[in-house]
Amino acid sequence: MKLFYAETINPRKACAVARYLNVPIDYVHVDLGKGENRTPEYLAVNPNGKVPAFEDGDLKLWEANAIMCYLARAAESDLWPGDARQIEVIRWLSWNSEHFTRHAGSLYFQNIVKPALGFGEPDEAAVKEATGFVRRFGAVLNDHLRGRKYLVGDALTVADFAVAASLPYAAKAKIPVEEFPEIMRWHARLNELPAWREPFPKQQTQAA
Ligand SMILES: N[C@@H](CCC(=O)N[C@@H](CS)C(=O)NCC(=O)O)C(=O)O
Repeated sequence: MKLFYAETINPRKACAVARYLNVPIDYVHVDLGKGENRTPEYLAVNPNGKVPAFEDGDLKLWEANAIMCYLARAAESDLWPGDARQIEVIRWLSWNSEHFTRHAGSLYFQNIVKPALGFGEPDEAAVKEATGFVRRFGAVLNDHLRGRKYLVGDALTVADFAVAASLPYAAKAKIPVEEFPEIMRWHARLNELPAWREPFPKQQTQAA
């Protein structure tokens, strides 16, 4: 199995699950700054030119959520539960892509990616809009987490890894999550996991 990644928000989810499950995997680092995600070889793995991407034999898979679910299913882990909880996990994965991390991800782009890649100053209107949406959907997440250990049932699932994806970057990306005590408490619990705190591999190969 091969996992193509960069040390950024979306690959972080797949790397965290791979580390959590202790999956024997060949990590291939893709240097986005050098355009290694746009080479013909890489586009043959992920035609979107994005990381993460994954290979298992003839299977080529992209989208971090799908890769997390694949790894969990292959390991027969309850991170991707086989029962009715699956519906709840899909609910949170969908909600997160459409609402919470969609807007937290905008702040990640405006406040972290743009300065890092020299794309200019953050767009104030985009920051204001995304901050408003994070507050609105963050309130939904905060309410749901009250009295709960994890998002779905009593156990960790891929939904926790997906919905928390932006939180390690919150301070630098100016994502206003410190306003939400339940989100902070839940994320502190995730931070107890070495796989969440330090998801990226020390050993890797370079993309061609
Ligand atoms: N929906 C995709 C998003 C992947 C994505 O946007 N990855 C970013 C890094 S976090 C990327 O590859 N950016 C490079 C580019 O767009 O050129 C997923 O969840 O896997």
